[in-house]
Amino acid sequence: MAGNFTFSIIKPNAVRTGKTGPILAMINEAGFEISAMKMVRMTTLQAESFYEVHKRKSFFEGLIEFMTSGPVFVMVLKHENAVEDFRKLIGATDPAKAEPGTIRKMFAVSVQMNAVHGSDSDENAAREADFFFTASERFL
Ligand code: IDP
Ligand code: MG
Repeated sequence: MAGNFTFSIIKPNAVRTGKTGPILAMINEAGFEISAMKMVRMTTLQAESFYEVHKRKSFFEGLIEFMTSGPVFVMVLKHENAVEDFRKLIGATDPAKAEPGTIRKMFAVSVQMNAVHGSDSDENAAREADFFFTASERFL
């Protein structure tokens, strides 16, 4: 059965350029409810641990540098079939391949600086939400 929450990050490039509000508006309009949210600046160790599955990829070092380059908004979002529906809303990793009207199509500036993160499975949504939030920081 599909889970009812996913985990998202508004990435440094989007926060830095004032896109947090417009991105949250799109998330809201798509019917996702915010269960938890905070602004954090990830340490290198945190980012390396969060993206551990990618540690052997050529883009890993650049990704860690980017994700620690400024504050981000981390959040838990509630919605039916949340993981899959949120991946549809954000679009493909590479904004050049993202569908029109998706968050990445509108706000990504490159494959790396692609504005938002969305969990790719229920298992990872749970792991990622637990990475940033305690039970008492989560609502709904
Ligand atoms: P996803 O965010 O769509 O799930 P992943 O393959 O899990 O994509 O990659 C994690 C993040 O790493 C991407 O969102 C992007 O910021 C960065 N990334 C992925 N592939 C590349 C690449 O080929 N070059 C540079 N950065 C990349
Ligand atoms: Mg991923």
